[in-house]
Order: sequence, then structure tokens, then C-alpha cells
Amino acid sequence: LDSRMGWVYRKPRLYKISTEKKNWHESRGSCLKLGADLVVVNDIDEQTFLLPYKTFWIGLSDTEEEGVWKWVDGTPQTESFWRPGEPNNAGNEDCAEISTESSKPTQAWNDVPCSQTHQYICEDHI
Ligand code: 2F8
Ligand code: CA
Repeated sequence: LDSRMGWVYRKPRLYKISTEKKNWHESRGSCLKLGADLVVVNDIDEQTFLLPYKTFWIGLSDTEEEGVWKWVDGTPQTESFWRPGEPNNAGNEDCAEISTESSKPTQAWNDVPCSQTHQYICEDHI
């Protein structure tokens, strides 16, 4: 039970909103250690739920191939909720966060350098 403290349930998934800040790869490592992974945003309802978590990492990156954005679980990126003008790779930006500017769930993401430290959202499939 203790291992589930701090998790939020939103049907059908569990989310852990980190309090600590880490770079994208270390954030992912922390999620994996919890038996979860960085969040994969599958639809607009899920993005609406996550919208308040400004600057938090999500499980989307184009580290493997510039311009080819991939979810951590290999889910094809069918839904795309980038801010207008993003992703712009402004100075080697290969990891996605929920933008500090986001006010609409359809325009929520920004790409930033993976080396930045941010809070992050883990998702567990229960
Ligand atoms: O205008 C959007 C632009 O804002 C910043 O760059 C000036 C962001 N950079 C960082 O957060 C490091 C860009 O990612 C963003 O595209
Ligand atoms: Ca950007």
C-alpha cells in the first residue's frame, strides 16, 4: 500500500506526479523503477487532466531521430497536442514538456533540451 502513496487514479490509469526535478532520462528512470513509465498521452481527455502540470515531462522524445517523435511505449503518435510553432528544436530540443504557456489541452506541449530538470508524470497500467 505504501508503494502506492502519492499516486492519483484516473480511470483506467494511475499517475504519479513527481515533487522532485530531474532531467528527462533520469525522470524516465525513476518512473521505470516504480514499475511505471513517463506518461503517454493517448487522447484529449487525458491531456485535459494533465494540463495543470506546467513544465512537467511527458514520455515523448525525438532523441533517436530528429523530428520523429516517439512515445516511450512505442505507441504511434496519432494525437498531437503541440503549442503553435512547436516542436521547433530551438537549440537541440528533443524532449517534450507540458508548456508553461499552455491554456488549451489541444495546444499543450513544447520541446525543450532533455538536459533541463523538471518535475515529471509517471503512468502505471494497472
Ligand atoms: O517561444 C517558445 C520557445 O520559448 C523558449 O525559447 C526561447 C523555449 N526554450 C526553453 O524552454 C529552453 C523553447 O522551447 C520554446 O520553443
Ligand atoms: Ca521548443
